[in-house]
Amino acid sequence: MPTLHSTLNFLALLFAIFGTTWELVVKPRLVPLGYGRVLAPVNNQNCKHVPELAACEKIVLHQPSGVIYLACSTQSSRVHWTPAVSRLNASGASFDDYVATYDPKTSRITRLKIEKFTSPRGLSLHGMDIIPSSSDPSELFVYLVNHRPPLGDLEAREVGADSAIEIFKTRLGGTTLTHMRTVEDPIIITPNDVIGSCDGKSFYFTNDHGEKVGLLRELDTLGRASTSVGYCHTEHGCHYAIQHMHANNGIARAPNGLIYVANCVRGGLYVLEPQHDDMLVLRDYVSTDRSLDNLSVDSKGNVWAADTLHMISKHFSDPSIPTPSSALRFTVNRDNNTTTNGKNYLVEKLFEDDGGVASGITSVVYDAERNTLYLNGLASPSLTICKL
Ligand SMILES: *[C@@H]1O[C@H](CO)[C@@H](O)[C@H](O)[C@H]1NC(C)=O
Ligand SMILES: *[C@@H]1O[C@H](CO)[C@@H](O)[C@H](O)[C@H]1NC(C)=O
Ligand SMILES: *[C@@H]1O[C@H](CO)[C@@H](O)[C@H](O)[C@H]1NC(C)=O
Ligand SMILES: CC(=O)N[C@H]1CO[C@H](CO)[C@@H](O)[C@@H]1O
Repeated sequence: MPTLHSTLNFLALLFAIFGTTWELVVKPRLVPLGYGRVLAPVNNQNCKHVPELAACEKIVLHQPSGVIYLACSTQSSRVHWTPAVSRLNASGASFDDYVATYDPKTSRITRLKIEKFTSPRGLSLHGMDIIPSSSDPSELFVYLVNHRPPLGDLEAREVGADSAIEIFKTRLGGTTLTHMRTVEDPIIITPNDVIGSCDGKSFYFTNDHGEKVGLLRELDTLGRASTSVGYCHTEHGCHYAIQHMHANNGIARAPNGLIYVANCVRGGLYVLEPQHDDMLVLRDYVSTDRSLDNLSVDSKGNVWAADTLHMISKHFSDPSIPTPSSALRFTVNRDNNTTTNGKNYLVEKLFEDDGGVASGITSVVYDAERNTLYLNGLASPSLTICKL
C-alpha cells in the first residue's frame, strides 16, 4: 500500500508538470483512501487487547479449534523494512519475525519454534496461509511471504527485497514450525499475500507491484494496472495466473473455490475463478467506498476486508499515533448467480473505530461460530478481539 505522503509528493510533482486540477482528478482518487470520510464507530465496545501480539500482519483462523495463527514482527522493524511501501532500510529490519498461535479459550500465546530453517537471511514476514493437510487434518501447511534482504553487496534501496515464499509445516496444538522448502522465482517480484494448497506443494500469491523499486511504482496509485497473481507448484515451477490488475493486495479463497483479491487503492474486490490449468479468470468486481487491505473468508463463505486510514496519518512512520480502522463484510447473495457485475454481494461495515480501540488495522478475521472478530495490523500496537 502506498503511503499517502509519498503519493502526495508525487502528485504535487505531476501538477507542477501538467497543471491538472485537484478537484477533478486527484480528489476522487483520494476518497477511497479515506480523504474527507466521516467516522461512524460500530461494534467497538466489547473488545479486549493482547499487547504481546503486536505488528502481526496476517491472521489465519483454524476454524474447528478456534485457534488463530499470526505472522508477527515488531513495530520498529516495519518502519524500516516493509518492501510493499518502499521501506527498504535492511539494517533496521528484524529478520527474526515469527508465527504465533493464540487460543481464545485459554488466552495462551505460543511463539512457534523454527526448525530446519538454516537461511542466514532469516524471516521477515508479511502474508501467510495455513491449510490442513488433506491426508491428516492435524498436520498444517504454513505458507509465508518472506522479504529477504538482497544477497551479497547489493543495496536493498536500489534492487528491492529478494522475496520468496517459504513452506513450513506444523501440528495443530504443536510448538514448532518445520521448514519444508523455499520457493523463489523471477515472477515472485513483490509478493504480498498467499493462499496455499492442502498438499504443501502449490500456492497462489499476489504481487502488490509490477516492480520492486522505482518511480514507476507510484503510478499504480493513479490507476496503472501492473499487479498480478502468480501460481507456483514446487515440482512444475511458477507462472502468472492473471496479470494487469490494479493495486492487488490481500488474497483469500472461499469454500466454493472462488478466489478474492483486494484492491488497495481504488477500493473493491476482484472475484476470480481458477481454471484447470491454474490460470485465473475475472468473474466479478465488487466496488467499495474505501480501499481494502487484507482479506479473509469466514466459515459461512462471507468475505471480510480490513481498511485503515494509515495512509493519511502519520501512523506508519510513528505507529504510536492512533489510526482509524474499519472492517467490511461482503455477503454472497445466494439467490443470485455470479455473473451480474458486483450486485451479488451485499457490502456492510461491521466494525469501525477512531483508533482508540483498534489502531492501524490491516487484517481482520471473523470466527462465525464463536461470533468473534480478530483485528491486527502491520504496525498495530496489539491484537484486538471483539465480540460482535
Ligand atoms: C536504518 O535503520 C538503522 C537501524 O535501525 C537506523 O539506525 C538508521 O537510521 C536507519 N536509516 C534510515 C535512513 O532510516
Ligand atoms: C444469471 O442471471 C441472468 C439474469 O437473470 C440470467 O440471464 C442467466 O441465465 C443466469 N445465469 C445462470 C448461470 O443462472
Ligand atoms: C439479485 O440481484 C439484483 C441486482 O442484480 C437485486 O436487485 C436483487 O434484489 C437480488 N436478489 C436478491 C434475492 O437479493
Ligand atoms: C498480507 C497482506 O495482505 N498484507 C497487506 C495488508 O495490508 C497492508 C497495509 O496496507 C499492506 O501493506 C500489506 O501488504
